[in-house]
Amino acid sequence: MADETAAMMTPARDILTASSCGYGCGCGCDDIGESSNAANSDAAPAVRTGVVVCLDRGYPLVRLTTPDNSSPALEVRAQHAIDLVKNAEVRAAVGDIVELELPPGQDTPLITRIQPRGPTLVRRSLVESQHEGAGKHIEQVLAANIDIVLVVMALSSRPPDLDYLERQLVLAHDSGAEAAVVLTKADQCRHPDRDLAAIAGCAGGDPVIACSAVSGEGLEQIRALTGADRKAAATAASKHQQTTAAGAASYRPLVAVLLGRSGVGKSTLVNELLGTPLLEVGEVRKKDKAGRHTTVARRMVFLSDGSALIDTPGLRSIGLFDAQLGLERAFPEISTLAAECRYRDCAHTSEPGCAVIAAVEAGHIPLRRLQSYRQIATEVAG
Ligand SMILES: Nc1nc2c(ncn2[C@@H]2O[C@H](COP(=O)(O)OP(=O)(O)OP(=O)(O)O)[C@@H](O)[C@H]2O)c(=O)[nH]1
Ligand SMILES: [Mg+2]
Ligand SMILES: [Zn+2]
Repeated sequence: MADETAAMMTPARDILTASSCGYGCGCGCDDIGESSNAANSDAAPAVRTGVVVCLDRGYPLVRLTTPDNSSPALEVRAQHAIDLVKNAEVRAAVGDIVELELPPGQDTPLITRIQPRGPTLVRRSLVESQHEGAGKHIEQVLAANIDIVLVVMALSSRPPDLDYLERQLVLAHDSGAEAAVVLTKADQCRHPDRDLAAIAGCAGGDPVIACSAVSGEGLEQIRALTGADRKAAATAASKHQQTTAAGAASYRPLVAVLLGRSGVGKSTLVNELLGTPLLEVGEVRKKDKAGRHTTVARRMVFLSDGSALIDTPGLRSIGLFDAQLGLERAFPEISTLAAECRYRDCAHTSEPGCAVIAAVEAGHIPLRRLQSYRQIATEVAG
């Protein structure tokens, strides 16, 4: 945090016109040095590359790229260039890799380009009837260039909300990134074996990790899932090579985004993984156990191992319009069997020769799982 504060106090012009970032990071610093020198002789303004690390009520906060997120972190507030946004609903999201320029005579850098995105977590919602554009689906990018979505749910004395978990997993998988289920507050769970078994049955093979900020249980497993070591392994296997922005892949750390209802303990978990209480955490109402929407900004923080976590505000609702990829990936046992149904467009309701219904009747797939799939499939189709 200390280096972030120092960075914020450094005038934007000093940061952006530094002749080189000094990290040998491959972010284009050498070119920047040249264009910076050129800028001094009234040529084109300097261009810097960075990652959007915070979206709050102010201008996007951009962290200039370094090879391994080593200190000092150089961060600046930057506004969108008019040319970038005038004809499209384009806005930088947390995790976006952007290019910045500082036009002569200005203090606030401009975001002049957003690099093509890799896996992106997008929330689609329907505009309610009383507003302008009623019935239209609007997209909100929650996080860009992510490697894994951690779907965070709190364990408690009550049975877990499996339908909601599946909805979150569809949204998570629709990003194109990997997904894992993180179950917080294990210390408050009365029936851990029963709850974990039920949740594993809805996770479609994704990792399921129970953890507790109180006992420390599960934190090592989450570190292993989100750590820099894993990035090295994933890069070697080229898992996301086709979906990851080519320019981004060379210096981007492994990025995990936390998704989940308010009060489940997302910010607490980030603090635990950071080892310092950087983010504000909130109370949970006794009456309905709901959170109070403590986190209002989307924010990316960096761990000492080079990986990054994006904390998000608690989701109020999940729109799944058009999330076909997410549906297929979150229900892999059903999507795989669907290939064996007699009709290619089988909805697995009452069609003859339906392999999915046959699997349910044979006890291989729980009926609840199929019902949930059908419900979401209807929504996905709009
Ligand atoms: N008992 C217990 N409480 C926890 C655990 N993790 C978080 N909490 C508590 O849960 C409450 C909510 O935590 P937050 O981290 O603010 O939750 P959040 O998901 O970030 O909530 P929003 O920012 O509103 O989306 C806080 O009072 C935490 O202390 C845990 O593992 N065990
Ligand atoms: Mg929070
Ligand atoms: Zn079928």
